[in-house]
Amino acid sequence: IDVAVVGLGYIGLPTAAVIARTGARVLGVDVNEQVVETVNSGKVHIEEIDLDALVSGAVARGTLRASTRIEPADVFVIAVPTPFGENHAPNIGYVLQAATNIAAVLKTGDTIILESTSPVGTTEEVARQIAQLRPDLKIPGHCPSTPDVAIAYCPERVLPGRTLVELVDNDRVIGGITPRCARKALQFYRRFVRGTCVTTSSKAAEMTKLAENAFRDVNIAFANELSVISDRMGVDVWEVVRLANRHPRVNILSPGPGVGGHCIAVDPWFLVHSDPENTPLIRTARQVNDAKIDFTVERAAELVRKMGGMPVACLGLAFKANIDDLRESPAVKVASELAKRFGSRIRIVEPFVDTLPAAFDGTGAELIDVDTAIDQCPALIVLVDHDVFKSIPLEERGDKHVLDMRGIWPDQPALSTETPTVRIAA
Ligand code: SAJ
Repeated sequence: IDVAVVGLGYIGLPTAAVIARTGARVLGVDVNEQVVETVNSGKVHIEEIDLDALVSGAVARGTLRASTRIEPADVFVIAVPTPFGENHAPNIGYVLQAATNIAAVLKTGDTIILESTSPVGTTEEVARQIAQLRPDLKIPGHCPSTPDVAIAYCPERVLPGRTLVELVDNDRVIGGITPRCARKALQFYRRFVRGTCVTTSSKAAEMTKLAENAFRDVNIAFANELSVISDRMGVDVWEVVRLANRHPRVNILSPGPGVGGHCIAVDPWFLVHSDPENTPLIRTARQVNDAKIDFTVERAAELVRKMGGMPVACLGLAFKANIDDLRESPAVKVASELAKRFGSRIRIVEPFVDTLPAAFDGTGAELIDVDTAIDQCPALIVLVDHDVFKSIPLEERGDKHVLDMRGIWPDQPALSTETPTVRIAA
């Protein structure tokens, strides 16, 4: 095979399929047998626009196959999770395990590329580990002469929901252990990336990835902090953001019920953990965004209490609009906390899932569809800005009590002061 992609998750599987589309023979490797079977039957285990057709086509043509075991390849792409553990310490165990497996089949001329978001220095650690496991090979950074293999870091940057487009169109930052490693990895990305590929050191590339996600987190934290003070001042934060953004150099992001997903809510901690003393801004941003979840719970609980025994619908569970991904979702945290407090009075609408996640077990909360919510619930709490919610016309919600944490209904009228605050600015 030409390319082995280790880890068939949200990044690995689309990457494997896109490379297979170029005609390269690709092996996808995953520890999960069920994932391997699913891919080998031409199906996908994750929801991503156009991915199913791409995978089934590649499997049918024989350019993509999956296995639980690594095989020799010319290029190895590592796309495994890097979660954090206690005290937000990053866990690069899966990366090092992948490196160990690759080391067993590595040969002269091969390229190893790490794509997983990783603490600065991880790619060098991969090289160190491979140098130990394969003293017969000259490993970059561990030999005085020209190395036998190339090792590089190239972070993924795709936005879920746009993965296949962004995999090809986005610019890529390719960091080599040495400049030669970066050039070797560059040749690989040029095969399927239309965006500009720039080369640098592996450490600068690792830092770049963390900087990108911390940048977004800090900026969302600013919007969330604004929303809390606007709420206390009785100002509509959505209007303020709209107006402020008319300034040519201001671009405030959108407040929400908190920040979710497996990237923005996680990666900034990698930076904080690496230098706690010098990262007060990044840490505070994380705390502000996490605190927004609690703020939302309290605002929502206020509304539920004011509604007496009437049912209240939470709109959305996904961590952001128009996807089915519930990982680290603030909406799940808010809705499940409400369900724990108020039981069967809480109804959940999430068109992207068929069943409620475990967080709702034993709460009595029920999953219902949008129409049922409109028919049966006099109060709505908007947690996710799915298009299906945005398009609910004013006639169907004008008389409802609404807590709109995403600012999707600017035309929602305020009800009388006897009733819960409406369009609480979030
Ligand atoms: N959010 C807000 N307000 C905003 C924007 C986002 O509250 O104005 C919330 C979302 O609702 C969501 C969270 O932030 O809960 C994260 O969503 P997102 O769309 O900002 O980002 P992700 O996690 O889907 O993808 C990010 C992207 N990084 C950047 O935009 C810098 C993506 O390009 C990365 O590839 C991805 O992280 C990753 O895998 O690291």
